[in-house]
Amino acid sequence: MIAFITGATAGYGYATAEKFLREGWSVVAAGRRVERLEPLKKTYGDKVLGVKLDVTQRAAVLQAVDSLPADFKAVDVLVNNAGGAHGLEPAHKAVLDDWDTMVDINVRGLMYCTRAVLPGMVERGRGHVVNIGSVAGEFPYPGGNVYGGVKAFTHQFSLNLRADLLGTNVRVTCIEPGLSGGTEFSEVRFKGDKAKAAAVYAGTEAMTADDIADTVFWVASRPARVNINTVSMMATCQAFSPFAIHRKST
Ligand code: NDP
Ligand code: 8X3
Repeated sequence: MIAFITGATAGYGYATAEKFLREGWSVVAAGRRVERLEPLKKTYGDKVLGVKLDVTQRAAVLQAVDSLPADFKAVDVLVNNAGGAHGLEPAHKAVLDDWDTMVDINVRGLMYCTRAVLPGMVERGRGHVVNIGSVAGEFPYPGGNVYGGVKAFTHQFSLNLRADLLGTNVRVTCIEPGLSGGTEFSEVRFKGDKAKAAAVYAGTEAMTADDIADTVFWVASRPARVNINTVSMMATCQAFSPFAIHRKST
């Protein structure tokens, strides 16, 4: 069995690659910082194929999927994990480049990888696309603006893929996690500010990348007749806020 995992060089993606490898799968591990994959290659040898890939580059994505070697070509599971948040400013102060970057990675990257891998799955009459969304795609929060928007896209795109793929035996799942520590998510969001990133998780027992990797493997290992549409998962220490009401000072 073969899994193609984007954003496999860190966080959820790396943990997911490791989980599938431990379970005996072969893994195409894609990302820009491929040197990060060395420990996986050392442990799992020929079962791992590292692919240097920027998912925002349409031609490069199509070429990467097209030129997979025979042992990795018949992808059973595509995990569209590459993504993240850039900035947490309110909309009227947000940096437009950050908004472009989020759309490029989380929307365009998701589209390109899916479109590149799907025809092979449909032809083989089997496959599974697992998209990593976020609770931010369902619940609004201050500064979530475009990040929440792109993850809402991930949710709806996943459901619409199911509609298109009915009768093909290709499954689609959207996994939507909340607070998760031990990844680079907040460091990327805060542009390398490690203290600010650490403060997000201070005093919490956040989920771990392994928790999400286990969930990806769980949805992928259900019987072929079962399609898990959506998984919404949060740390037990996280919940929802009441409606916010601004009151005039008297
Ligand atoms: P990390 O920052 O730890 O990992 C992100 C991964 O995405 C890296 O491997 C990075 O690899 C890859 N990536 C980023 N940009 C590109 C690109 N242009 N092309 C290819 N790969 C890219 O984040 P997480 O593991 O925490 O997040 C993974 C996914 O989960 C994201 O989609 C995120 O939005 C989502 N998520 C995260 C949550 C969290 O709290 N951690 C909660 C809910 C959802 P490289 O830089 O080497 O290319
Ligand atoms: C990451 C979770 O709550 O920081 O998608 O947006 S959150």
